[in-house]
Formats: sequence, C-alpha cells, structure tokens
Amino acid sequence: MNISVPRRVTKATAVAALAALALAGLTGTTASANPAAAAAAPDIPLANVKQHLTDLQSIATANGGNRAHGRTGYKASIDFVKAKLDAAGYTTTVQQFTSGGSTGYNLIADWPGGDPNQVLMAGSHLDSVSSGPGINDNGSGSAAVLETALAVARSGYQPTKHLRFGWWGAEELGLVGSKYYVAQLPTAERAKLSGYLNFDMIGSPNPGYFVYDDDPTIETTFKNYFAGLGVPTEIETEGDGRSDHASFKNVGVPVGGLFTGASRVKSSAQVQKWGGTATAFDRCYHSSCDTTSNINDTALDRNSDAIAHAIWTLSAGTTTPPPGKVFENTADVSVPDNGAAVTSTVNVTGVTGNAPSNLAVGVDIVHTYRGDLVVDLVAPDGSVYSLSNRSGGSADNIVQTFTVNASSEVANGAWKLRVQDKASVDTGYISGFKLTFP
Ligand code: DTR
Ligand code: CA
Ligand code: ZN
Ligand code: ZN
Repeated sequence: MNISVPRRVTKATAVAALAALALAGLTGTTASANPAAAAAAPDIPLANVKQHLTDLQSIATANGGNRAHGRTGYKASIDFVKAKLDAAGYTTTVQQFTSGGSTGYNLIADWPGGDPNQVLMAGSHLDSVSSGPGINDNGSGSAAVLETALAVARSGYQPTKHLRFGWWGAEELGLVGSKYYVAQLPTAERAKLSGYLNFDMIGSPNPGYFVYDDDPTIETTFKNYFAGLGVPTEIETEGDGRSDHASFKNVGVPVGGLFTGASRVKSSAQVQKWGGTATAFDRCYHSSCDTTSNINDTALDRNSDAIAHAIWTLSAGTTTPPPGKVFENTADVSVPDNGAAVTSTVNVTGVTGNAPSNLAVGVDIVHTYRGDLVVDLVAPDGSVYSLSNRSGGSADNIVQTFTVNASSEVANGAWKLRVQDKASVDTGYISGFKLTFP
C-alpha cells in the first residue's frame, strides 16, 4: 500500500454522503409514466417458457408419465407453479375441489396492487390427460401464463387494474376446476372481472393461429398483435365450450384467448397461410407423445408474447417499481487497522422463499484508502459473496449498492456485511448496511 496522507473524512462529509444516499433511497422511484398510456409489454423469453415445459415433463416422468387430475403428477405440477409465484411475490391460493372421487386443485395468484374493482384475469388448465404428460395440452398455456406472471413481477409492473392468474384442475374431465372456481366466486366478485383470457394449447407442432371471437375488445387486441407480426389469424370456431373460458363466459365475463389447434387437420388453404402440413395441428393430442418434442417453438414464442401484450394492454398501467422490503443497520462499526474482520448484521424476516437474483446490497463504509479493504456479503447459511476485494486503490470510502444473485439463499435470516482492513495506516468504519428485497 502506498503511504498516502489520508484525507480526513469529516463527519460532515460522511453525513452529507449518507444523506445523499438516503435521499436517493427514499426517492428511488422513477418519474411515473403517463398513467393513461399503457406501458409496453416485455418480450417473454422463449427459453424460460421451455424450461417450465422441461420441468413439467420431468414431473410427469417422475409420476407415472402424466399430470392428470387425481394423480400425483398433477399436485406436483401445482406445487411447482405455486413455488415460483410465491418466490416472485404473488399472493397465492390453492383451492380444493372433488371430482370423480379424487381431490382436485386450482391455483390462484394475485399480483398485489391495482384497482380491486377491475380485475383482469388470465388462466390455463394445468392438468393433462392420463395417457401422457400433456406438454402442449396444456403445459404450453400453463408455462406461458406462468412466465408472463413472472415477467410482471420482474418488471415491477403496476397495472391500473388488479391482475389475477389461474391454473385450473380437471379441465379434461369437463372444465371441472374452472367451473368450481366461478361457482364459488360471489356474484359481486364476478362483476369485478373485466376479462378472462384463456390459453389452452398454444404450441401445437403444426400450428395454426386462432383467436377466440367471444369479446370484440379482447379479440381485437390479439388480432392487432399478430397483424403487427405479419402473422394472419383465424377465428377459433370449434372453441365454444371446449375450454375454461366457457366457465367464465357462462356467467357473463368478457373472455378471449388463443389456440394453435388440436386433432383437426390443417387445410391446404391454412398450409398456404401458415406453412406446415395438411395433417393434424397436433398429432399427439391426448396421446403419450405429447412431450417436450411436441412443441413448435415459433408458435409458443409468438403466443407467449401475445399473452404479455394483451395483459399489459388490457390492464393499462405504469412501470413504477413497487417499493421493496428494506432491512437496514446504520450502527457504526469501527474497522481495526490491518486487523480482524468486523461485521454489521441485518435480520431479514417476513420474506417468502429465496432471495432474488437481483438482491440490492447497500454498503456505506467510511474509510481512507479503500484499497485496504476486503468486503463480503455473508448469507444466513454462511455463504460468502465478494463485494470488493482490495479494489479502488487510494480512493476513500465505499458508498455503493451492489447487485447480488442470491437466488440460492433462503431470504429470511441474519445477513452480514463483513469488512476487513488488510493494510496499516488508513482507518475507518462501517456506517451502514442495507438489503432491499423486491
Ligand atoms: N378441449 C381442449 C382442447 C381444445 C379443443 N378445441 C379447443 C378450442 C379452444 C381451446 C381448446 C380446445 C383440451 O383438450 O384441453
Ligand atoms: Ca419472446
Ligand atoms: Zn386436452
Ligand atoms: Zn387443453
């Protein structure tokens, strides 16, 4: 270490720095966009949707080859989707019902915020038939709706309307789960539903692009999206009553949705329009071959992005990130010159699941010659994340927010900022340590 004449950091300087830091933290919101203008939907990463399909395939494989109502593979599917939504900050509810002597489950996920009297809902059935894993029917819809919900959370989207997502049980037995949900919904609550968007089979291997023609506003929203892609669409003619949107339509809720086809054969005119072959849209419909190889990636990607477009457009919100959960320790901790490491601790409580991949770690260390310092974040289980290792040379102080991928760590527990001065002469102290969870 070069011997430098340390610039004495006055308390006033530190207070000013701290105040600036605090002010930034307090007013960390960006200028809110024009609430009247709908924010643009993010791209839904196809890779993420396909990973969910791979996970659902694994669940089926581990549970007798299917994810059917009343079988272990279905409950495992519910638990899988629920865990991801809980970790993302959703308020989830598992609704039980009985059908055919077996217990069925619906999963409902509410995104906190928005007008509770205007609820935009999107859903898909999560069950397969017993003869196969049901990756297109209907892992495709379930995975795309899941990834759209996760995109809402990642973006900190604050819709004008309240967003709710649903994954239905026992659709293959006759829309049983969605019928049960609607039947249990008080009339006043049904009236708050501004729309229900349904996605059942949206990745068929020989795809068509069908749009439900039930509600004109929703239909137009989807048709405009595909027109923007230069992809022609057709009205879904066989859909009435054939999937979960019927449960909502039957009680007067505006509905819409997308479909890429099942066992019907694609006509030559449709082949001209969409490509593919004049064979079944999905030759593995309700069969054991409805696996992860029974998916057309382009159709799945386009439909996933169309779902996000419809959610953002029909919910009309801004992108002001929600305030995170903040845990802070502002007690000064002196750092021994060229001595033992010291720590500042924050005890995180009330955060569900694991920490995020973008955990904000606020560090405020007042110390001349910051290059003396080794600074680590220590997770509750003792895992160490290096924040600064003898970097910065003769510059003073470390006042910085680090972003740490702490997604493998359970959120709740005692987190520590550990600081060690590894060279003599320059000295200082920990002034603040802050963790912000989305
Ligand atoms: N009943 C759905 C498949 C299905 C058949 N026609 C349509 C139309 C619109 C949506 C879905 C469907 C199933 O087997 O899950
Ligand atoms: Ca995409
Ligand atoms: Zn089916
Ligand atoms: Zn289906």
